[in-house]
Amino acid sequence: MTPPKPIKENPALSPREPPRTWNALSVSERFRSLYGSRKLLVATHREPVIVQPSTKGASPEGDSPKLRYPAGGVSQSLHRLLLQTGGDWVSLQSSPGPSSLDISIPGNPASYTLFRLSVENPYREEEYQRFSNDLLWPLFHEEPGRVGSRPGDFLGYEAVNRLFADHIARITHRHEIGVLWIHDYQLTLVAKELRALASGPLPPIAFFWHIPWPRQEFLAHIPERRTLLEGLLDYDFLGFQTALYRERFLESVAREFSGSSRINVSPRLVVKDGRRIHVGDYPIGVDPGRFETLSLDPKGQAEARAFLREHGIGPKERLLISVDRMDYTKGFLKRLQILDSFFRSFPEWIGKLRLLQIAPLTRSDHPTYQGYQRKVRDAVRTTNDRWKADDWFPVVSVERTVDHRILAPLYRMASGALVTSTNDGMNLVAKEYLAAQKDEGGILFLSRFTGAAQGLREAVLIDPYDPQTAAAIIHRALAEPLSIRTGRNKILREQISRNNIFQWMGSILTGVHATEQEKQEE
Ligand code: GDG
Repeated sequence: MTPPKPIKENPALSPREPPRTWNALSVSERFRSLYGSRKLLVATHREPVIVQPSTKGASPEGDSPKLRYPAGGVSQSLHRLLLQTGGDWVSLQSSPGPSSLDISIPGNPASYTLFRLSVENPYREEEYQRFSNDLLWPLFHEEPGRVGSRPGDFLGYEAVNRLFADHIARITHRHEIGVLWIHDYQLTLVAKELRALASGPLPPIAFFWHIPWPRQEFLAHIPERRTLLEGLLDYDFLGFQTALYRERFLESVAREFSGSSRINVSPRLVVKDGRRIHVGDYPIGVDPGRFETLSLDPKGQAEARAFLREHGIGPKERLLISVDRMDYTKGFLKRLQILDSFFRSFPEWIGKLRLLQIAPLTRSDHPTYQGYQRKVRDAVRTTNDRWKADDWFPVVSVERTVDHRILAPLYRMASGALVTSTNDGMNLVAKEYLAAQKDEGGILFLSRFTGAAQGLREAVLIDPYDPQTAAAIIHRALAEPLSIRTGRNKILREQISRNNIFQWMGSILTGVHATEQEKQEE
C-alpha cells in the first residue's frame, strides 16, 4: 500500500475569513467582481415557486402566472439570493405552466430564469424519488427503520441526475456561466455526468449538502455509497452545514477509499486522481433584516391577529410556536410528548399556554408520510382531549403554509419557539424566530440535534428524546426575568446577523473562486 502523500491546503480557503458583515448588496457586488457578466447557475431538485393554475382558462401568451412559495429551506433561501444576484435555475417541474419562467419580484434588484425539467419516463422519476426520499433522506437523518427503497431504484436516480446534467450542459453552451452551484442529496451525480458530457473546460462546480452527514454506520445501509461518494468528489467544491458534518464526510471518504493511492484526505481538502476538491463548513443563515421588518409591519401584525382570531386564539394568550413541514425528522410526536409532560408536571399552565403548530404537509402522496401525518393528527387529538378545559385546548395545528408576512409577526408574538427536530441539517426556523425578537424576550427552545444548535451555543437547548427534562427547561425559562431573556436574545441575534444568508453565499463564492485560481496557478 502506498502511504498517502502529505497535501498542502490553500490558506486563502482558511475557515477564518476576516470578519465582515455581508448584506444583499455586498454579495451581489462580490459576485460581479469575481465573475463579471458571467452568470450563476443553480440546480435544485425542488422548484422555488408553485405556479397557480389559471382560473380563467388558458392564460394568454406573455401573461405572468400567479406564484406561491412552498415551505422549504433550500429553495426559499436560494430564491431570495437569486433575486439579488440574478442567474439561471434548473429544477424539476412540479406545478403547471411553461417550461421556463422569468422570476422577478418587485422591490428586488435582479431576476432569474427558472428552467423546469420534466422527466419523460414516469417510472424513472418514481425510482429517483424513492432512492432520494426512501433511502437517502431517512439514512442521512439516521432513521434506518424508515427506509423503503427497492433494489434498482438507483437506475432512476442516475437517469434523473443525467437529465439535470444534460440540461445544464445545454444552458452552459448558450449562456456564459461563472459558477455552477448544485444542491443537496438528490443531485450528487450531476458533476460526474457533466464531466462525461463535456468536450471543453467547465466552469467551477460547487455543491452544498443541506442535510446532516450521519455517523458512519448509517452509510453502510446504502449499497451505492461508493458511487455517491465518488460522485461528490467530482465536484470542485463541497460545502456542509457544520464542522461535524464535514468531518464525518471526510471520515467516510477516508474509510471507503482506504488503501487507494488515488484519494488523499486532509481536514479541508480531498485530492482525487490529482484533482483538488475543497471541503468546507458553511452554516446557512437567514436574512435577519427581512424577518425583523416583516415582524414589525403593522399591516402584517393586523393580519397575524386576524389569523389568531380565525383559529380561536385570543390576542393576549401566551403561545409557543412551531413551524415545520410535517416530516418525521422534525419530531412532531416528541413535541407533543414534551407538551404532555409539561402539563402533567406543571398543571398551573393549563389554560394559559398553547402550542401553535404551523405544519404544511410535505410528500403527502407517500405512504410513510401518510402514516406519520395520521399519527401526528391522532396525537394532537389525544393531547387536546387530555388537557382541554372548558372551551380551551392546548394545540392549534394548521396544516398549510402561512405567508412570511403573517408568520414573522406570529414569531414575534409567541413567548417561545419550540424546535424539536430529531436530526436537522441546520433549521432556519430557529434563526427566523430570533430575527423577529427585536427588543423582545421570546425564547428559542432548540433541539440539540440541529445544525443550528452547533452554532447558537447560547440558545436554550432541549433534547426531544427526554420530554420530562425538556418540559422542566421550558417551565423554568418561561419564568425568567425579561432582562435575562432579552440579554440572551441580543447575543443570539448578533450571531445570526453576522452569519446571515449573504455571508453564507459570499464566503462560498469567494471560496469557489480561490479554488479556481489555485487550479490556474498549478
Ligand atoms: C432543509 C434542511 C436546512 C415553513 N413553513 C412555512 C414556511 N416555512 C419555511 C420556513 C423556513 C423553511 O420553510 C424551512 O426551513 P428549515 O431549515 O427549517 O427546514 P427544511 O425545509 O427541512 O430545510 C434544513 C435547510 O434545508 C437549509 O439548508 O436548514 O436542515 O432540512 O424558511 O420559514 N414558509 C412559509 N409558510 C409556511 O407555512 N411561507
